[in-house]
Amino acid sequence: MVDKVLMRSKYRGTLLGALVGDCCGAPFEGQLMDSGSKLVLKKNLDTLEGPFFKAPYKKFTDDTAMTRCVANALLDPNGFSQKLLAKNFVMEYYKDPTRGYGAAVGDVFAKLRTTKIADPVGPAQEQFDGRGSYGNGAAMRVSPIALYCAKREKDQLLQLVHDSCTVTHANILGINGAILQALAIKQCLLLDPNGILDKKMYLSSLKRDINELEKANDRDLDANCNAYETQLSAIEQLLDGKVEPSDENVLNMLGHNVSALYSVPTALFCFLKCTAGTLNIAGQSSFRNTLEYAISLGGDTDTIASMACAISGAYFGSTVISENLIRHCEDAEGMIELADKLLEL
Ligand code: F2R
Ligand code: MG
Ligand code: MG
Repeated sequence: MVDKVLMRSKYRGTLLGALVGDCCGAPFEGQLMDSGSKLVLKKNLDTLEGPFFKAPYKKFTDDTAMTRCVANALLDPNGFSQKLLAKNFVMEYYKDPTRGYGAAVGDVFAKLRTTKIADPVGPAQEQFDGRGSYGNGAAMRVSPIALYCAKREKDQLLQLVHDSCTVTHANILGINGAILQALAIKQCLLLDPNGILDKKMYLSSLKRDINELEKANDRDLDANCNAYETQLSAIEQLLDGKVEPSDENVLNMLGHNVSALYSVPTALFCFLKCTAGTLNIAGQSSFRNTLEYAISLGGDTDTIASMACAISGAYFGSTVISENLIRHCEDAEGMIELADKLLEL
């Protein structure tokens, strides 16, 4: 049982986790991390978590900008709609297009703006010669939907995630990645962080859901008919020691690039690897280790850290996130406000 005080903390932890991962991971995005870079990262995080100093201010990127758009669409008094979400994305993008958006998603926003959002999903369907984007841009922004659906039926979550994805990402791999991320968060919201995290049970529940999903849409997936299930099996192998969880093996098996298939399972693995399967008396170090480990893998660091820390924050709650670190991230207060409003819905 999770009481209201803990739930508030978990809602805040989810959105603050997403923000902190994005802000801290962004400077390393696209890098291959050697031992020198890992040391820089560790010192960087130690400094940010240490005694507070005014600068530097860590700017958030597209991951957080779009997460806020999703949250605001859910909170709208007229209710969520794809048209409203599209409008939020377009307004946010043109307010500040320099937040490191995906290379192709700007085309969707341009078409949405030119057509005055006549069809909120049309431009996304035209991406990549009609195949749609399989980037992780829909998964990286999905956390508010997991919060909104914490106590709602799974079918409602699936529908809402689908509708939120297809405004920019029409490819099934982009959509299923977002569903996996939302289910991973939802499950954590309902778990007691003072108990024992049963990783096997947690993973098999996700696997069951993903298997059902992939079976239902296997005609669209062609050769990738069990793509996410395969990645979840790889996580199991890395966690139970059947395969040594060296960085090399993790990157070879799970990946770290901007596609949803090769980043969402990686984020989930980061959370599970850094969180004990025994009594978690040291949630603070688990959260920090998740953040540092996710970034240390290199590649799409802001997004993988943001997704991993959103899951960790959903499990532990916001109390495990260093207050000084939070104060260094752009508009953390805004994220707390959104989390509290989503809890009240
Ligand atoms: N864009 C980035 N990082 C690049 C460097 C940013 C730099 N730090 C800066 O500040 O300038 N990060 C952000 O993009 C990722 C999310 O991307 P999203 O929203 O999914 O965009 P898009 O363009 O739809 O997809 C990303 C790329 O994936 C490839 N791709 C997708 N679908 C494809 C398909 N069907 N066929 C072939 N390729 C496909 C393309 O290369 C897309 O451009 C996050 O990392 C976020 O942080
Ligand atoms: Mg980004
Ligand atoms: Mg990224």
